[in-house]
Parts: sequence; structure tokens; C-alpha cells
Amino acid sequence: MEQTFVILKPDAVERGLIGEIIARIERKNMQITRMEMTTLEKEVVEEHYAHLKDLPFFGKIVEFMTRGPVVLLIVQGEAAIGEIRRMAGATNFEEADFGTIRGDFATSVQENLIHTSDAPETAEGEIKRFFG
Ligand code: IDP
Ligand code: MG
Repeated sequence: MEQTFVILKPDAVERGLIGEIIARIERKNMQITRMEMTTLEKEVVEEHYAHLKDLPFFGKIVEFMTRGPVVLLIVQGEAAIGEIRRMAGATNFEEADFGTIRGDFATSVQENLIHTSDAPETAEGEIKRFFG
């Protein structure tokens, strides 16, 4: 069993897609073991996306991620990190396959509805960062 960390981003909350996305996670036989709705502070987003800080649109990403409530989840299941990432689809909605969350619902590279951890080390670090 693995644990992964998921953020349903502000656009997912604004568009009423919380239930849709959580239903997909549950249908895949993954358990939600922790869940919290909160509005993120700028500092935590800057730390979370530190790998993007040299990109020209970094400020826009931080603005987007802090503009309203998000849902933080810990998801547990067999191969959860890779499977939830596969379920999210490619970062760019135009490359995300239909059947994935981003492929089915996103029309923006930035506002792509969901964050998912990309490796065991990042999952562990992100769970600590967001849930303590
Ligand atoms: P990921 O979310 O698929 O892991 P990352 O490359 O880690 O993708 O980027 C983190 C987030 O930053 C993306 O999900 C997206 O919201 C935003 N982002 C990444 N690249 C771009 C871009 O080229 N334009 C606008 N936003 C971007
Ligand atoms: Mg990433």
C-alpha cells in the first residue's frame, strides 16, 4: 500500500468538481484517509512549488493556488502515487487523455484542477508540509 497527497485546486472547488473527483478516486479502490478544506497561505504554496520558482508565471501560479479554498487529501491504496497521477493526466490539458481528470475537465494549463504527488519522497514531504 502507498499513500499519496492530493490537492483539489481552487478551480475544482469553484466548479463544483469535488464530488466528481473524489468519486473517481474511490471507484479506483483508493481510500481517503484524511481530508481538509482550507485556503492555502502564499508561503506554503511557494514552498510546495519551489521547483517552478524561476518560471516567469510563478507569481500567477501562487495567486491561483491561494485565491480560494482547496481540498487536501491523503489517498491510500495499491500503487497510489502512480495510479492517482495517471488518473489526473498530463499537466497540459491538451496532452491529457480523455478519461483523465484533466483531459475530461480542464481547459487551462495552469487551472488543471488537481495536484498529485509524483514520487514516494515527494508524497512523504508533501503530507508533512500540509498535514504536519
Ligand atoms: P504537475 O501538476 O502535473 O505535477 P508541474 O510541472 O509540477 O505539473 O507544475 C505544477 C503546476 O504549475 C501545474 O499543475 C500547473 O498548475 C502549473 N503550471 C505548470 N506548467 C505551467 C505552464 O506552462 N503554464 C501555466 N501553469 C503551469
Ligand atoms: Mg508536479
